[in-house]
Amino acid sequence: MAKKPTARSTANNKTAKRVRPGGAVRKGAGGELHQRAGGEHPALTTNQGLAVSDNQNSLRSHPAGPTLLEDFVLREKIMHFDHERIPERIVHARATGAHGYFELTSSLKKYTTARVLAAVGERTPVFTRISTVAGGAGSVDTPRDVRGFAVKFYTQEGNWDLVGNNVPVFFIQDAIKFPDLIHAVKMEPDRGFPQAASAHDTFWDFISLTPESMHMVMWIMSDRTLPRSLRMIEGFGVHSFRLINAAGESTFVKFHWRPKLGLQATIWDETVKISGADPDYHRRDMFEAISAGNYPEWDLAVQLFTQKQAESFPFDHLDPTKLIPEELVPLKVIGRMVLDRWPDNFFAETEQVAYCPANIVPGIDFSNDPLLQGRLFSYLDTQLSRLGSVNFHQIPINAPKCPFGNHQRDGHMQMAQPVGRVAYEPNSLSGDSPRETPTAGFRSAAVTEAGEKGRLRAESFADHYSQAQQFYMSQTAYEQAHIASALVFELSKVEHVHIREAMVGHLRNIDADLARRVSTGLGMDKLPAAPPPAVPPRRMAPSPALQIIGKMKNTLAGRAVGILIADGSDGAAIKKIAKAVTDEGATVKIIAPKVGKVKLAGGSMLAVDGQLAGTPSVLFDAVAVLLSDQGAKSLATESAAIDFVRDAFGHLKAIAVDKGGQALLDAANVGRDAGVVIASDRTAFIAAAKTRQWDREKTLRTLA
Ligand code: HDE
Repeated sequence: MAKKPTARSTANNKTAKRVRPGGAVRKGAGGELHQRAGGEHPALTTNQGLAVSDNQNSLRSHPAGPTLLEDFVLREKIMHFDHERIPERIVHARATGAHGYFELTSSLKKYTTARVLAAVGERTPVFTRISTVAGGAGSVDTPRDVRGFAVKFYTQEGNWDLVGNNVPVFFIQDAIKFPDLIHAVKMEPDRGFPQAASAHDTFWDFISLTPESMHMVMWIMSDRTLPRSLRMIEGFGVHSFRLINAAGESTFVKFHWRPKLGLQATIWDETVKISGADPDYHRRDMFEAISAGNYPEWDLAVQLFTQKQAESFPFDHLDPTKLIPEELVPLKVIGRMVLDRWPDNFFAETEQVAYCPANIVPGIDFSNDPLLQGRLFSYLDTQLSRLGSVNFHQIPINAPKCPFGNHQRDGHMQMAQPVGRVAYEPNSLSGDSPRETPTAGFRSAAVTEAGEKGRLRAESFADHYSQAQQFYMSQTAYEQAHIASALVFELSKVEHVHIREAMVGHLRNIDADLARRVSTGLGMDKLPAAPPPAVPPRRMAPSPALQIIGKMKNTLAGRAVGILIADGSDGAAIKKIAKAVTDEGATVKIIAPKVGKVKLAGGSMLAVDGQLAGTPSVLFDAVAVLLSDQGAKSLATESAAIDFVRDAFGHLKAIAVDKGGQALLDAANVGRDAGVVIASDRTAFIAAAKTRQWDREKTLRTLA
């Protein structure tokens, strides 16, 4: 029952009885809401704290008259609304963020004084933001794109930001090329498209003229850029950093995030369809997982190496287009990150969070990677135009959770209110103002730098093809076919023939067969000339750790299975298969032609999670189709049902069927193979659902 209205809601009700322009006396929506919610509500006020009596009508000179300029309530509200948007990030605008914690499981005390990497068992709060790179804030979640993987550790020694990607290398070797790279990949400036897509002339023009990008090209053309879920991506700090111990000794380190659920990707046709079916696919997936208590989790691992070891590598670790193969320097797991809390407010947290690779803590330092060096400037600078004030560090999501203070003062949106007359250092007038901490404070590694100043690129950065070749050679045949097909797709969208030819020329320096497959796919009569490499590529041993298929975990945990049913389906069979799936840690959704309830064979009713046309099979890792004869007959003429099974098959997924389900498969002309199983054989279905039917693909589509 509604409680006694508050003073404010009484006021609302009173004003609600005014005559509207149409002449009708109507109860105000605000007043009604108060009644319906039935609780005590705080007063709706202006930003000056003035209680608002009417939030439905502006101040008019008379019912048919103009609105008065005097209406400060209206003006304040509209003024604020007009300025709700802040500039979106120039890159990484579209993202999903979540809170969580990092827990250290193995101490790096020998290598670093950083408490976050030394104190085993200590939990450090984190905020993690996973993004696409090229698209605007409103673009879809699933373009072919690198994913940003940024983690802010709120350590007791200050904020440490590990701002990485889901690919361990980058396109360029020097920060000065970054604006060119981004201008090339973003929508073309004269036409304003394509949005969030690399498949266009300017991108491939720049790439074809930038041989150092070839290794990254292999990664982005692989299915790594088509993640199944943000919970199933790897993360990399990309650059080498330094760890510094109590004795001042430094060790190089590369950071890696490894998903607990294993690495998993979708395939291109599936991704394209997901973009239409659910543009928020990844954000929703993360939201639902965290809401259900299935907290995404990653291991943090490090590769540690000395300067001496680095000198023995057949590449320069300071070159961000190179990775250090795990076979050369093994990964050591040192902790885990769990994301267990969705933000309260998207704008306040995910949008306003400001990462910066320069945010480090004592015991960690930078390397001389020229890309990292440029990044150290860029992020602080961009926050000023995005967040509008030098005081952006005071926004709760950005503020350190340890005490912090200095003599910086004033500026736009200053939220702090310092006391006293001293705002400088050294001073003799204040006994408790902030001072330097010579022992525990941050110190840079004591590195000797010598040489000639100039705009230089190290000779050791000249090999652009060896690791590209290693990546390609390390893939399974299925993955190689996907890389070749992705290149054909992307380059087919390039209008200028000379750009296509230049790209195929580079591919010849990577792998002759890859170049041949792509040139055939592009309908070229002959192979274009390969550009002479700056240094001859050297053959590296294959690294299976670079695969996706090899790293996919044999599990259903964290995945989703859709069960397509209709009136007359067998309730017991549905129940059994749903149980088998949930027992494996996956979620189940019941799909039917109509949302609401389905009348099962025995007459009982079953609630439906998704309406067929709006819940295609691309949203699931495996499907079951359980239909009565009548159900199968009616769905045989329903294109959404035909697409449901055709796509499940086409996307190499396991399909469990009963007699009616098989009838629908027959109507849709779907073939039979080891991945199409009888629903009653749940063990076979679960085993097939844990993987994809890779062999099926060659029977379905022409891959390059
Ligand atoms: Fe960034 N990058 N970047 N980047 N980057 C930004 O900072 C930049 C690079 C990465 O979730 C911007 O706050 C330069 C590599 C992530 O908020 C900007 C260069 C890697 C995010 C910027 C690079 C990254 C950004 C845009 C070449 C992987 C999203 C908005 C020298 C190691 C962070 C912002 C978030 C964001 C500059 C290259 C990762 C403009 C100049 C390499 C994950 O400052």
